[in-house]
Amino acid sequence: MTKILHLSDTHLGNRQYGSDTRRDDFTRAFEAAIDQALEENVDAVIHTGDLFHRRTPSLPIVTDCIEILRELADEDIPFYGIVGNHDRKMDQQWLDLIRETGTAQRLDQTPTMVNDDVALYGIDAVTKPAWHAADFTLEEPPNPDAFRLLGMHQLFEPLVPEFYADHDLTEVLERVGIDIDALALGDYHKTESRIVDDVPAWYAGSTERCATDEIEPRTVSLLEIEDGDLERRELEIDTREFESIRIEFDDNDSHGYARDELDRHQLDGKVAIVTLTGERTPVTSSDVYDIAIDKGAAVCKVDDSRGRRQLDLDGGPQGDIQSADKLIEEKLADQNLSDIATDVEARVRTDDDLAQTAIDDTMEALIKDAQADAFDERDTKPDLDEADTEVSEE
Ligand SMILES: [Mn+2]
Repeated sequence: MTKILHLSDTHLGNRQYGSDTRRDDFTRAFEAAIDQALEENVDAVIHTGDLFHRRTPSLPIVTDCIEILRELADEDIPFYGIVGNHDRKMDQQWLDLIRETGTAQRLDQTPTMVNDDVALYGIDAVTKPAWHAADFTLEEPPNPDAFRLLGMHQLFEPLVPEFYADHDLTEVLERVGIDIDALALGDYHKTESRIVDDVPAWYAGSTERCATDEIEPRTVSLLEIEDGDLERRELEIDTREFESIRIEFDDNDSHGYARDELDRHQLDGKVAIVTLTGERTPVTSSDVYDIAIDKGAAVCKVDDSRGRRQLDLDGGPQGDIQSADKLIEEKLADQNLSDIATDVEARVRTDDDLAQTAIDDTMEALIKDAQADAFDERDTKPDLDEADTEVSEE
């Protein structure tokens, strides 16, 4: 039997609500997931993207990550990853750097074998503009009977609700070119599973709550594969609790009222998410924050919606700031841009390390390369020896 732990969307370095406590929580959740892998003595761990929250994680976060991965490496348990949309860089990836420390490897479209019985594949997050032209072809495994598991980082229907999904999963099953037996997915933070065209597919879910609507317990997936059969179990990760509180104010409600309302909740060590509605009063959001912390909340976030009653905030689909890149990519996908235009756009928009002063040179080099490719400016001079021979024959 082959045992694999699947985790995803660890978002290391996420200083949620501007809180160092929350940043440490994300590291702890990752460590708890890796502890599960050690406890279950798995044969391999796969991570389906968004290992880091940002493209430029801080050095201490990268160091912490390597230290945690080292615990696996010490037990000879390989850690395989793909790159997500949050931590994607243009050329070299963070996983490439971590690979140099011997604690992680990247999955690709060639098989990575576990115990000769399981072939692992991975496809990094594909942007919307690049989706149509992307090559998803997978190489056949050396052992044709091997169980084929593909990891991806995308929002797929039918697992993800239609208004939120980017693509249909059946399309991927057609484009990989070989039969696959299972799809381990990342990007969607809820734990979700479905059988699509006879292939089990699931999202492991994030290991910490990146948003207040991520209510359910966080999980990782333990896979047990034997004789071509897959069994998947969801293991819960112990994470900090969230407490959502709504306080409705009348004109004359004061600090005492806010205090009484918060008193009705057990906040000790929790993340308190407090929404203020109703009338504007002398009680400020900062007062409410102080009261919540005073009552033992480890972290507090106050949303002051008072005086905005005419807005139906729960009405339509909710956007979120993290999806700005996604919105841009959706618009770009409609533009029918060339590969080079997409590449230039992506570098300007997403390559944090590209210095302002280097943009001109980088773009010029990119565009020259593309021109050379497009107009086939390879060495087209005639072969001199041949020409000479021809002349002498005449
Ligand atoms: Mn994510």
